[in-house]
Amino acid sequence: MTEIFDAIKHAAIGISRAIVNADTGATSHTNATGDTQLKLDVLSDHIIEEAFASVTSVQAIISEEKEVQTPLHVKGRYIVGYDPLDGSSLVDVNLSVGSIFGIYEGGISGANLKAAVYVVYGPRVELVIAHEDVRLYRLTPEGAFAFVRTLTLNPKGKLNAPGGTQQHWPAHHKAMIGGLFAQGYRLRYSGGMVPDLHQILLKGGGLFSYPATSDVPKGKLRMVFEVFPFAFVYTLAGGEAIDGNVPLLSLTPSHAHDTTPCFFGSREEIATVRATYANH
Ligand code: FDP
Repeated sequence: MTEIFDAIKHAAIGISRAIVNADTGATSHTNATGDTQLKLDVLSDHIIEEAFASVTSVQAIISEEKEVQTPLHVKGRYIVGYDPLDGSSLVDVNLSVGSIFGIYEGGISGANLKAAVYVVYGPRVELVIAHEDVRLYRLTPEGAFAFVRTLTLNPKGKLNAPGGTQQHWPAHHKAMIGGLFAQGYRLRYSGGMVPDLHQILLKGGGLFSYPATSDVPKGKLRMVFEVFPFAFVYTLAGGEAIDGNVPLLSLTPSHAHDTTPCFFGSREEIATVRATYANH
């Protein structure tokens, strides 16, 4: 597993340089989910592919930017599912973006996830590794990731990050989000899953939600590349991650690019979600 983490660190440094220096314009292509690809999405994908090419424990990689798996080493134990540049619509407004990695053993399902890593490219580059516990690292001027601290979620937080277009939220979801604000929760939503979940995790707790809506009935966020890795991080940090009813890590996609409604948070906020969604 260490060689996989090292490859991710190496790729993260390359991507952080590309974000600062490379062309941020659009390509004429769309990815498997139908999003327009940026030159930076494609470049980040190449950087990660190159970083994993020599890692013999990796059997295959599958990117959010590609339709199918890329086989690497037949005897490798792990499949790495990744989103090379999440929140890429925020690149041109200079808000934080991220990369997300899930390390699977024996097929891509929530239960087969063995570790998860994400990188936040913000004013600083930070990397979080979830494997046995959840650890925060920060990129130093010397180009190394220095350990900062172990991350845990409090049983209850103060932040609320409600995703999706409000016009399309179901009534029970709208009432739940309104109820949290009525209790004093503060809105923190940039539109980038990585920095939004990172903020809640570092500040001790709260709720990030991306529900089923009338325009995206199965949610927007992808299980393999986005949802499972963060479900792993939040669960290991002492929080919970559910689809409204069941743990996200109990789900198995029928296609690598499947999406799901998702809720990540401290235990108390997730209890509120469960109570709200029990009859829906
Ligand atoms: P983006 O489309 O910019 O790549 O991955 C999808 C994502 O960003 C997440 O990072 C983010 O949380 C979500 O979409 C935001 O969607 P909404 O604008 O619909 O809230």
